[in-house]
Amino acid sequence: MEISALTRSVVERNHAVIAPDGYINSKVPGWDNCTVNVIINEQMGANLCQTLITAGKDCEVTGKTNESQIFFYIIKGKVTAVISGETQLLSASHFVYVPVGKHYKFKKIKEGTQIITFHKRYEKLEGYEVPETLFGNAADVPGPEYLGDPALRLQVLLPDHLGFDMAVNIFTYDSGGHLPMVETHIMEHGLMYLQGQGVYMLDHKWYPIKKGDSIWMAPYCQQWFTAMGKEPAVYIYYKNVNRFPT
Ligand code: UGY
Ligand code: MN
Repeated sequence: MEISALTRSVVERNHAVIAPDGYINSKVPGWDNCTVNVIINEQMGANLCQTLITAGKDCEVTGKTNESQIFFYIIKGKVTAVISGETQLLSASHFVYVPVGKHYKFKKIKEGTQIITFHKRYEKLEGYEVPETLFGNAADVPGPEYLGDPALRLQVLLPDHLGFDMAVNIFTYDSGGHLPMVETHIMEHGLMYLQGQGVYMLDHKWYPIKKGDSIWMAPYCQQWFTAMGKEPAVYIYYKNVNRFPT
């Protein structure tokens, strides 16, 4: 029998592991007939927000980006996205980046569709245009090997352009593949596992991780990961980029 007093989730000062077993649903005005789990947020000390939307029957997700831009990624299912008048049909592995000041509507959402969102307050850079809405499909994005290791592949979903102050990447590790070093960096991460499992080291603590789990890493949270199991481990992650500390 499972013991309900146990979980793999932890919330520390500069990192968190959030497994789905502890989810409590939130209501977001305009996001109707769905469950919303706010997984990472300023309330835990983060500078980003990461949510998971799971559609019920007749789900519609409507809103306007104000000071925060939002990146939507379809984990599974089907949805029609209308972003400031432009309409596209999205299914698993499709995404849309919605810059600040845009109306968005996701409609005709198939029940059970799951969408992950990353939100970041946009910091404009003098001399650079605010990015445009961007639709894409991760399946079409090349995944070159990472730092010369064929066991690791990195797909960069947003353009490498100084107008953007956030990146969203998909990192794939073959079983046994691991980060080539312990990363120690100023950038922050929010991530969710789309597939597989492995062991993450966060500030010298070791966590077993699997599909569905999310991680928050504050700036300078030391990080290392190795994949294990029968299939590659895959996570989608957010990173703040291209702005210097003041
Ligand atoms: O982009 C990154 O910093 C990435 N290599 N970090 C990570 O996967 N934890
Ligand atoms: Mn990193």
